[in-house]
Amino acid sequence: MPVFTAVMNHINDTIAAISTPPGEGGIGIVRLSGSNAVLIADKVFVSSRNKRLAELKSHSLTHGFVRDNLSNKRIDEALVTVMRAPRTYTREDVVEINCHGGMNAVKAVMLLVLKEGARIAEPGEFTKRAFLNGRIDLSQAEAVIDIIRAKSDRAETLALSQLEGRLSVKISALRERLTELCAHIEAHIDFPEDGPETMDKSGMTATIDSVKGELKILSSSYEQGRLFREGISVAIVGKPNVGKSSLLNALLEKDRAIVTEIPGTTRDIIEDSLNINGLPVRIMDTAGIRDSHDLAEIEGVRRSLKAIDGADIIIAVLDASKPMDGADEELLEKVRQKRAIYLLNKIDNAVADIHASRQLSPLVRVSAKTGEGIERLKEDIYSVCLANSGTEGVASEELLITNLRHKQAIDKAVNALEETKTGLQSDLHLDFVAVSARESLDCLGEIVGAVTSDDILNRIFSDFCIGK
Ligand SMILES: Nc1nc2c(ncn2[C@@H]2O[C@H](COP(=O)(O)OP(=O)(O)O)[C@@H](O)[C@H]2O)c(=O)[nH]1
Ligand SMILES: [Mg+2]
Repeated sequence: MPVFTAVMNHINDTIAAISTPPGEGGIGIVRLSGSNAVLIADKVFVSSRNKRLAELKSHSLTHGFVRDNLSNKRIDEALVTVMRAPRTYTREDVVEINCHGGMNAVKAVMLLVLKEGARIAEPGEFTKRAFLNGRIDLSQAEAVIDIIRAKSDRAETLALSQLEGRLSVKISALRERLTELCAHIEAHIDFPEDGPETMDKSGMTATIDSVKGELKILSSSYEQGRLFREGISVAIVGKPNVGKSSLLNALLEKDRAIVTEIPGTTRDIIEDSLNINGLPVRIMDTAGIRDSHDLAEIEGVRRSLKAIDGADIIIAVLDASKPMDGADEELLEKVRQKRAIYLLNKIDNAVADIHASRQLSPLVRVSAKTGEGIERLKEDIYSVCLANSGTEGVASEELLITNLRHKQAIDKAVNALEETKTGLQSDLHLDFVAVSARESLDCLGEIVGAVTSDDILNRIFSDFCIGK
């Protein structure tokens, strides 16, 4: 198991970054963190009350001007926040210089603080420091990036609850029970004669089973957690002219795709996103699938077929105003292996219910033109998606595992516990049993970062944006 060694990696220097996104905006923020943050800010900033930042109260805001000492030129008007350790994001001294938005001013301010001795922060380095300085654990640090990237309210709520430490608390409780288990196993090694206060084998087995049960529930919540965090993709497919583009527009409630009565209008994949009960859904309108001699359309059809392969859910559209034909049959054949929702469009103009005999399920009747059935379709997308995650009703709403790294660590812990149990039951030497029990403990430690390596840390934080 790799040991935690990153703590002292040049954490003594002061870092700086532009923390607002590039482009025009009302304000742009340059953030500094480290023991020289206030000192450096004082060199580039003159407050209107003629006070040095070093003299100011912590967590206060000061008006003034950023000035280049060399040229004695004012760079921008700014508001500066001084936040002294330890009550800060990183637990170090933090200064935020709020200048006018737009890249010019922010870049000029950034260059000045670099000239005065700050170093450009790596992606995620502020949050990494918050972790290394013990303000948050690793799973909480990961929640920060999840909040920034959240694609729906639900995803945001999940990430926020992780940031607030719900997962950490749960994992700590389980780790405590495993620590106790390890202590008992090791006590048996040291004092084979059972003392009255040491757990016997059946007690150990019971602890293993109970912890394992809770871990398995957490692990199985991942399928659902992942859906809310990452969302799903849905491809609308079907013959030309059945109303795929109209359906996309109806779902999005806007005129996103061109609709005409001419078959073969849509050539490329048109993509947009919507939100169904907090589930982020990426929806794709595709070119109608048919044989064509038009090069662009042939390419469009190729992309449609590829979309069928790549999408989580297919909406296979049929036209209720016409009898089904061979091309419809071919489509049904193509989506047979996929998770599909069958959709009968143009029910406002339906001929006798010619499709009823096919027993397609689930089948939604819709008019993209009048909007009838669209809400029902959204509900179906949601329930097909969740049903397949196989965890309905298992995990409590708030505590879903959303991160693959966490799930893998939990699964490894479960395996190690299974080994521990087998070892106990087969009277394996307790030395060996203790090793697998320790391993399960370490696996859970990886989630919160109690046990970790530079590799894992670098991988996690390099995924962050600059300035966070
Ligand atoms: N009556 C009726 N016409 C529709 C409906 N949906 C689409 N259409 C018409 O069908 C034609 C083809 O629609 P379009 O969305 O471009 O189909 P696509 O080729 O599958 O993308 C257009 O003339 C639409 O106005 C519907 O629900 N009812
Ligand atoms: Mg179309």
